[in-house]
Amino acid sequence: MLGAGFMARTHTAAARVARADLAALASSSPETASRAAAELGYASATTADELIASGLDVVHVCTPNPTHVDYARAALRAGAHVICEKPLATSAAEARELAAEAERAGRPGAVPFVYRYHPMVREARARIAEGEAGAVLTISGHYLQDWLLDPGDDDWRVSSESGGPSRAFADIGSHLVDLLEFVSGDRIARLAAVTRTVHPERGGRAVTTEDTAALAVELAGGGIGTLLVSQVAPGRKNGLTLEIAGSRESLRFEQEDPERLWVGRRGHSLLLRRDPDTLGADAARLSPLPAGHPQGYQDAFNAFVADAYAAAAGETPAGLPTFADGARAAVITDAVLASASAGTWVEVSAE
Ligand code: SOE
Repeated sequence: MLGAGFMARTHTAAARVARADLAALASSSPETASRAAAELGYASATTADELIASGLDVVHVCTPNPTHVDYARAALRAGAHVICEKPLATSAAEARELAAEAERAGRPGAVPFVYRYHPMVREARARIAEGEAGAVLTISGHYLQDWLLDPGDDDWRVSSESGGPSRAFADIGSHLVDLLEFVSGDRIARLAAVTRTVHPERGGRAVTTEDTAALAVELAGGGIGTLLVSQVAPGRKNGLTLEIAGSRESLRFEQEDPERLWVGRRGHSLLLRRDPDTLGADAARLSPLPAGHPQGYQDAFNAFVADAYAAAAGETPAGLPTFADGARAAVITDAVLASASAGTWVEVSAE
C-alpha cells in the first residue's frame, strides 16, 4: 500500500475481505507510515522505493494525484499488478502512455471507478445493452459535494501543484463520466464546459483549480446530455446521480441510495430494489447479501478489489475498470479544461 489516507483505509478493508496478505505500507513520512501500518494491520512500514523493489504481487497506489504515474510505472516495471487511484494521471498524454505500457506488460491495471460495482448500476447497464431501455436519447447527471464549501476549507487537491490542473472534475467528474459511458455503452464525442473557481484564495494561497463545472455533451450514438459537478453544493455529501432516458424507458441511479433503480415508463414506472433472485446475472454476481440487507460503498469497493485481484490471477471479470478507463477519464478531463478555457465546444478523442 502506497498512502495512508481515506482511500488507503478503504482499499485495505477491501483487500482484507479478498484475503490479501498485507505485506507493507509506505507513506509521506516514516512516522505516518509506522502509525498507519500498525493501525491497518500491515506487516511492515517502509519507503515507497523499498516497497516497490520488494517484488510484491499487487501494489495499491493511493497517494496524491501527481505521484500516481511515477509510482504506478515503477511498480509495473517491478512486475506488480497495479491498482491506482483516479485520476490515473494529471494529463491525458501521461495517462495514455501509462495505460499503453500496462497493456504491453500484460498487466492492464485497475482504477477504482467503484460506482460501477453497485448491483443496480449493472442492472441499468444490462437494460440498455439488451435493448429493453431503447436507444439512448438524453442523459442528465450530477456529482455534488460540499466538503470544500467555505473559503477556509483546504486540501492537497486544491493546489494545482499537489493535485493537478483539474480538481472537482478530475476528482469526482471523472467518476460521473466513467459511469455515464459504462452504463450507456456510448461515448462522449463532443463537449462544451464552463468552470468556476468560487473561492480564489484558500489557506492564504491563490487557487486555480475549479470548484464547479457544467457541461453539455453529445454522445457518439446521437444522444445529448448535461452534467454538473461541484464541491461547493451545501448539503450534498457524495451526491452522484445519473439519469438516462432511452426511447422505451428512463433509468435513474442515485449513489447515496444505491439499493434502488428507478425505471421510468410512459405507462407505469417501477422502483426496482436490489434482489439477487430477480436481477440479471451481472447484478446478482455483485450481490453477496440477500434482498433487504442493504449493501453500500464499501461493498462496491470490496467487489472492485476482488475483481482486480481476480484479473491479476488471470481471469477477465466483467466491467473491471482498467488503466485504459483511467486514461479515458483523463482525456475527458483535458477536454473539459480545454473547452472551459477556449469557451468553445471541443471534440473528445475516441481513444
Ligand atoms: C473526495 O472528493 C472523494 O473521496 C473522491 O476522491 C472519491 O473518488 C469519491 O468516491 C468520494 O469523494
